[in-house]
Amino acid sequence: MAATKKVMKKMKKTLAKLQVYETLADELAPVCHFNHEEIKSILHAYDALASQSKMDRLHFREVLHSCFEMIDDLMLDLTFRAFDRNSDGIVDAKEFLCALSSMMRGDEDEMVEFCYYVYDMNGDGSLAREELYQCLKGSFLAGYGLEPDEIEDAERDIVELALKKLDVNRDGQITFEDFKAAVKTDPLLIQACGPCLISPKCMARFLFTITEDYRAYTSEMLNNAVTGKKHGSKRGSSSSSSTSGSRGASTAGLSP
Ligand SMILES: [Ca+2]
Ligand SMILES: [Ca+2]
Repeated sequence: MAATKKVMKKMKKTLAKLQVYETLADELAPVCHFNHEEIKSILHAYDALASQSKMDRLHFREVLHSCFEMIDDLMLDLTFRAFDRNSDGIVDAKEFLCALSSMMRGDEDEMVEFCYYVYDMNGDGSLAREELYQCLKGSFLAGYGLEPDEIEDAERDIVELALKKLDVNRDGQITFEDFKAAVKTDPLLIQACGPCLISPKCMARFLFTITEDYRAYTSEMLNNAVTGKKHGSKRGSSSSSSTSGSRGASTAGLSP
């Protein structure tokens, strides 16, 4: 009996969670590039990733590193800033989902905007030479056996080269319009100031994994429902909340 109670308690908790995902998916599907099921999978993945600790800067870095193989220290910090749009030091579920939507599914304009936001370190809407230098510093040449001053010279050269390519109107500042125009001419320039997008391989792996995890989660809920019924009282109480029950069942319908 105690086991049944435990199963029912777990089921209730799962159903409540599924309902939250469902509501958020309704809200976010029209404003992001993921479909309903993908949103629920991502929200579930977020919960799993943030279950041990809140997604602060350090935890976020670990997540991006392990899920998307992003390793550039500065880019990880700058990307955190681009995710944490309300600047409260935590990437919440909505921020996580919306930023992933731009990074993974955004059209060219959206991706350009995302990268520009990452590179614009002081957030003044312009990329200055110094910001380019900070972004590009250390991203090349490590381990090439060059002396420190040679590395610095090479980095300055790279910055000048990037400025030449990106500063379309030659005023020493890269505006968003400059950046956009440069990327239109050469799409590879989108990550000219550092790797801040997710590779297609990591994208595919992430989406596959979270979809499988979400399916397993909803199947477990169904199994618990069956177990709960089996062990349930003779009154046949399908107990817990009937409304959330029907919601859960429809959600679980995504299982193959
Ligand atoms: Ca935030
Ligand atoms: Ca700036």
